[in-house]
Amino acid sequence: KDARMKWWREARFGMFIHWGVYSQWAGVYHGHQQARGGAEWIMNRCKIPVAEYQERAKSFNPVNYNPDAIVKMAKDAGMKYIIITAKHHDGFALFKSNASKWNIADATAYGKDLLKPLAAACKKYGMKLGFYYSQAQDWNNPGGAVARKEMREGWPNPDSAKIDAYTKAHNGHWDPAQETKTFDQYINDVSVPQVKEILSNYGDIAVLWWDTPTNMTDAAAQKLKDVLQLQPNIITNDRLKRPNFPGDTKTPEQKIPTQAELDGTDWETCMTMNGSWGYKSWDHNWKSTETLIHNLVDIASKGGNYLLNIGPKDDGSVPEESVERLAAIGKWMQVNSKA
Ligand code: FUL
Repeated sequence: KDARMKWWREARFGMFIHWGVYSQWAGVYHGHQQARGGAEWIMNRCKIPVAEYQERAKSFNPVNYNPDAIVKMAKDAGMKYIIITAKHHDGFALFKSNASKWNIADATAYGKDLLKPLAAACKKYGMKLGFYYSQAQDWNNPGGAVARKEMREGWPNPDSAKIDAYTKAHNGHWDPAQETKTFDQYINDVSVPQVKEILSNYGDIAVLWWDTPTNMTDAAAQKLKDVLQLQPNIITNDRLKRPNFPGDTKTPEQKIPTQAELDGTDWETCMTMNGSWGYKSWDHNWKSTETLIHNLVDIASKGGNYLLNIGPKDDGSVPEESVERLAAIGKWMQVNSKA
């Protein structure tokens, strides 16, 4: 394990990318600002019907996506690895998938794999590439799990009481289309085959970043864990299934542990630059560059890694506020590096 973890333990700084068709909504539904949570949660928070969500995705066309520039930006900021949401909770695959049509190549105007050119750019710049994959929660592929969020936390829908009653009776689901398969079928037909795809078609994959083990069973987790053999050196986090699948790294979210909280396990703090992982048009609450550098130093001094997020827009461009902050961190790195 020590040999496998070596690069990661020296890395200290990585880039998280939360991107998907939720960037089209950008935290706004029917003119209402999503009341709580990251913009990547809008489908669940606002209980957007499956058909409506998928209809909008047809026009997803990120013509300004420039993976070469993104990787270079990460490199210049001193980042050593990139983790991108290959599939977030809305189930949308940023890669061409044979396991589900709900993917960039088959469900959108763009029609091309988004991970392939990113993997090529990472290779070019010597950047490690990892994939985030929402193994359990999936709001579009039938049978996927849903973490239940009550409607009153979302937009002021006049039907919220009815919708809440429905989700309560249906394991968090709000649309009958979500329940045409069982969770086991979803694991076997989508989750396992898609993890095989992302671990087979993009070269060396450094990290598999699982998330939200809603409804996971040990049997399902074992099936997914077995797929990791496709990448013998891969590093995984602790979110596959608790407590029996601890993985390699702990994942404090939006917070930096105190010295007293550390127990010798490898850890990585993931954090947003404003308040949202996915692009949210109206969140202007950006952390200062000073704060970001302070966090990085604090984390590095305690032996952890800092996974700092960007949330690209629906055209593929990176919000200017993030670009500026990463450039400033890069300057600081240059001034303060030894050689
Ligand atoms: C959470 C997710 O639900 C968020 O959307 C985000 O991906 C964060 C890193 O992990 O649990």
